[in-house]
Amino acid sequence: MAIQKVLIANRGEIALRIHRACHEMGIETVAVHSTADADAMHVRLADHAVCIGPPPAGESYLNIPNIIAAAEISGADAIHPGYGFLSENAQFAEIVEAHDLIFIGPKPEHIRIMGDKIEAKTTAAKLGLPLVPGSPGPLTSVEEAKRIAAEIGYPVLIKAASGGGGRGMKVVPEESQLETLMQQAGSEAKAAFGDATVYMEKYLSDPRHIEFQIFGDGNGNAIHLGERDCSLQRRHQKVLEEAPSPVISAAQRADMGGIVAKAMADMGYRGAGTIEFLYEDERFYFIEMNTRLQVEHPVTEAITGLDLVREQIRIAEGHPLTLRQEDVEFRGHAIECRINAEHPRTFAPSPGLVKGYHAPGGMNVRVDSGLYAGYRVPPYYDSMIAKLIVWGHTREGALKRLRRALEEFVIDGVTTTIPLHKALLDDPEFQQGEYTIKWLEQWLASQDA
Ligand code: MV4
Repeated sequence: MAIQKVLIANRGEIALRIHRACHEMGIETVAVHSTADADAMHVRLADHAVCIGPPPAGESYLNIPNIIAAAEISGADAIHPGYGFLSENAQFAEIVEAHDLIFIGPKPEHIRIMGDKIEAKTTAAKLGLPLVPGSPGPLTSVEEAKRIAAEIGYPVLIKAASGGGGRGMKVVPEESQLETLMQQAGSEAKAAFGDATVYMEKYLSDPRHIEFQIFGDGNGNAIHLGERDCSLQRRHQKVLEEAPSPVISAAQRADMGGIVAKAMADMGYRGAGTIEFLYEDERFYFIEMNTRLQVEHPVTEAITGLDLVREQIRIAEGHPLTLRQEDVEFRGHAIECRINAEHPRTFAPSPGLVKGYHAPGGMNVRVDSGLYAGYRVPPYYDSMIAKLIVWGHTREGALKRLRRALEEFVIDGVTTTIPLHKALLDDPEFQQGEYTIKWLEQWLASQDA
């Protein structure tokens, strides 16, 4: 069914990103916004706008009745959830469909499976994805945990079944500490997610975080769009992402990509998804799947030439995939910097008035942002205010272009992480692509010294 009007259940740069794809497809847009976002660019550009509540996200961007009401009042026929907020809420997807609206996203059952990290792993194993050695399901007793840990070898990692973002994780160096740390992990998980269920994995000491972008049509066809390297992160917040990964060969990409695409085809997966792996000693280990469009999707767009939001919309309309795997070509190298309204050293949020703004441009430079001079960054939401994405024929070329673009970028009035990205670009190890998930925090500590 052809979609005519999309309600964008999100804010900021991603709301704008979705609006742009819609307009290029001749689809009208409906922005929803909190009272704090009345002057936001996504609201200004959309064809229609509906206020859905006060500033706290729980009362606006997470307010399901208000969002459904906004869709009905405005005559939208589909909802795009973006990332964060309601994007991985299976119940929301069901409610959308129960109101005869198209959910531009995966089948609710698949969102639900992947939201439970244990079910996700069990499902991934059945589909033939390689896993980190660990408990086959939830840990039910300390004795069982000790037995499994002895089999796989210390150190082990206790993780929360409902977790994500690293919360409730405990590294256990040896058996004497297992009972205490297992209990701590359980109570932290209970406090954070309302679910004390934990499981165990072999602790990988120094992996990279490499994720594959996939698309499924919901009818047994799926393709992969290569990998992104997202190892550069601080406190589980990604800082810079690149595609392709500096350490993955074309053969490894084709092999692992083929495995993930087949898995998604067999599952009957619909829409965009990301399969996350840890990568150590040339081996991939599945950890989680994200059933949404990701912040860093533009680096994949840059190296494939595809518009991922357009693909999402076409799949939601019931079309088959635009491309066959053999038609997907990877070209050049792309890097994304997340620019946050934060102090570049302390990372303390720095909301407030943007007094001056000039975005970089020129060849193969993309800025996704809702900023403008005179805009006030509200204190209520995520601090990411812009994404800078550059493309080059080679990684070296992309790095040079990134430096040039960062030099041009002016955001006055709020402190941003632009200086952090400039300093990172000067580091020889980063320039060589030699980094793992631990690297950035160690580098930041060395900068402070
Ligand atoms: C791990 C790991 C080491 N070994 N699992 C962190 C969040 C969650 N998505 C998975 N995480 C990790 N799982 C095993 N078996 C290390 C991490 C991890 C991490 C993973 C990806 C990106 C950044 C990270 C930072 C710290 C820890």
